Amino acid sequence: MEKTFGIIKPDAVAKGKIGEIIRIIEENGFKIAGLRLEQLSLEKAQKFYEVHKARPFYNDLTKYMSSGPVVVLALEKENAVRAWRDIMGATNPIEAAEGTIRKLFGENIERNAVHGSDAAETAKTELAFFFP
Ligand code: IDP
Ligand code: MG
Repeated sequence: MEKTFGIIKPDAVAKGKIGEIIRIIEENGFKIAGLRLEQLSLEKAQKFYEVHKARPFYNDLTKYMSSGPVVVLALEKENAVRAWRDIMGATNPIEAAEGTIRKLFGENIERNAVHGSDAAETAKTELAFFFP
């Protein structure tokens, strides 16, 4: 079994979509190994997205991620990293496949409802960061 890390982002939490997103996760065969509602400080959001520090959207992204509560998730399944990215959909909701979480609930390329680790190594780091 592989583990991956996910976040239900502030836009989806604010719209009352926690339940629907968790339902999709469970229906897709993931075991929820960790789950917590958390208000990120700007500093914690900046640290989490440090890899994107040089990107033009870094300031907006970290402000947005600390603008309201998020749900942090540890998800377990065979090939969990790939499987979670698949049901999340593409970064930009406009480009995301029908039925994916970002297509269903994302507002735009920034406010795109969910985060997911992009590789096994990243998942380890991100899980350790939120579930020490
Ligand atoms: P990912 O979340 O699909 O892995 P990344 O490229 O790692 O996408 O970007 C991290 C997050 O930064 C995205 O989920 C989104 O919230 C935001 N983001 C990515 N690209 C843009 C952009 O071009 N404009 C604004 N926000 C962006
Ligand atoms: Mg990414």
